[in-house]
Amino acid sequence: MSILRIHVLGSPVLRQVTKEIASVTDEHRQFIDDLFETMYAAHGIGLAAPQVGRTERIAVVDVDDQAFALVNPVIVSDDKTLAKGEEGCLSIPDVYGDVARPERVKVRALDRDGNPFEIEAEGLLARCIQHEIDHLDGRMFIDHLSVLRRKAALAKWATIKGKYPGYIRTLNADEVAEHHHRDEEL
Ligand code: GNR
Ligand code: NI
Repeated sequence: MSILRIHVLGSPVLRQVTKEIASVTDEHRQFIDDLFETMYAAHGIGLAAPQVGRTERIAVVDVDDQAFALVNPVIVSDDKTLAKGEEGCLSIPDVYGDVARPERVKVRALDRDGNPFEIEAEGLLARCIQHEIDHLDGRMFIDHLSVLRRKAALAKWATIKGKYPGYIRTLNADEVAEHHHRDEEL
């Protein structure tokens, strides 16, 4: 397994629409494992392929002790009730904003073994899944902000992005060591 480099806002791959997977292969399974390892190293609750420079329709989430891969996920129904909640993104470090999204969604996808499944999610899990599916369609959470709030978020990002030359975020040794340390404690 490996910890992958994370692409940050400005990297064109984050704006690409990803390609459906015809069938889940061992290579896809390896990639899914790398996505999990990278997500945990970065202390995220979700991670999508474009965030590590890939264009397959694959994401992983881990919310409320529910960890799973989503291959070719589609929202089959969503709640008319919107809920507002604060979001962040590993591809826009240190920038946050409130996003209104359907409170509940039903999602159909393939799992790591290529088997179809459906999940009804609400709360943070529903929010996270929608955030990841957005990534698979080239969308980022800042796209959902009002013009004014998006301007403020981009102004903040302008002061931060210099830390990521070439729009690449390499998780530093301290972050990774901290992650392994925590694993050993568990
Ligand atoms: O770690 C993450 N936290 C988060 C918080 C609220 C809504 C969505 C997320 S997903 C994010 C990780 C990430 O960038 N996934 O694409
Ligand atoms: Ni994100």
